[in-house]
Amino acid sequence: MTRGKFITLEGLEGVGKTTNRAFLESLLNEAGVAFVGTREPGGTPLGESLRNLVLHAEGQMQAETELLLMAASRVEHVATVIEPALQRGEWVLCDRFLDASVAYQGAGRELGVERVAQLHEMMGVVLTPDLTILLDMTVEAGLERMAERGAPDRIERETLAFFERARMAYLQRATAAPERVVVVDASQTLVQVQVQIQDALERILPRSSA
Ligand code: Z5A
Repeated sequence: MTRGKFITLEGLEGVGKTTNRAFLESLLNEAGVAFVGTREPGGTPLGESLRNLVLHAEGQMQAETELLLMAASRVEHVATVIEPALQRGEWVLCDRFLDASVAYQGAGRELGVERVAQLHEMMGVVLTPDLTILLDMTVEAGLERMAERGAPDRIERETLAFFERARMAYLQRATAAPERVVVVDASQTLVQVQVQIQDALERILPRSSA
């Protein structure tokens, strides 16, 4: 059985991850690729409860607690959803993964990108995506797109400086791993963004179904 491929979508809020996850799903369906679509934090019953806790808890939360909740959700997700699907030969399309913890907790919360990576290694989360699509846009433009949405969650209420640090960390991850991370300018029209996403996907689709 050929192992499935693992694709992640990353970027700050409002860059179009949800919109383009649906687009990628339609491309995978057209290509006849069996896949699991999922998200983080979440993706399992326990992970969804942790998501609710980490995004909507009242009052203060230590940055370390936030990181541990994100990581706990990921440990469950990898062990019970992502790895089993990849081993069955299915592909996995995930809205955010470890890069998000590096960007938001490592850089945004200033816990240190190395520390975030080490914590995951210690817990046995060593899975690396085959393809990461990083939708990149200025913080202000992303927030503008989200202006119509309802009440912001705990992380969405953060400062511009927090999101700037997260964006820089994402871009540094992309520079360090150009074979894995494809940076797409998310400020383009949706059609332009999707042409680039399709190109990136075609690089890893099996030839017969491309
Ligand atoms: N988080 C973390 O801190 N650490 C971690 O390890 C993980 C996560 C895994 C939840 O993430 C929070 O968890 C997130 C990071 C943190 N907090 N923040 N901030 P989430 O992924 O569930 O939520 P989000 O980042 O806030 O994403 P979102 O709100 O769902 O936005 P999006 O999915 O990127 O965007 P969208 O809904 O697809 O698009 C937004 C709007 O723009 C919508 O009206 C679209 O129609 C429109 N759009 C999209 N593309 C375009 C283009 N190209 N042109 C014009 N308009 C567009």
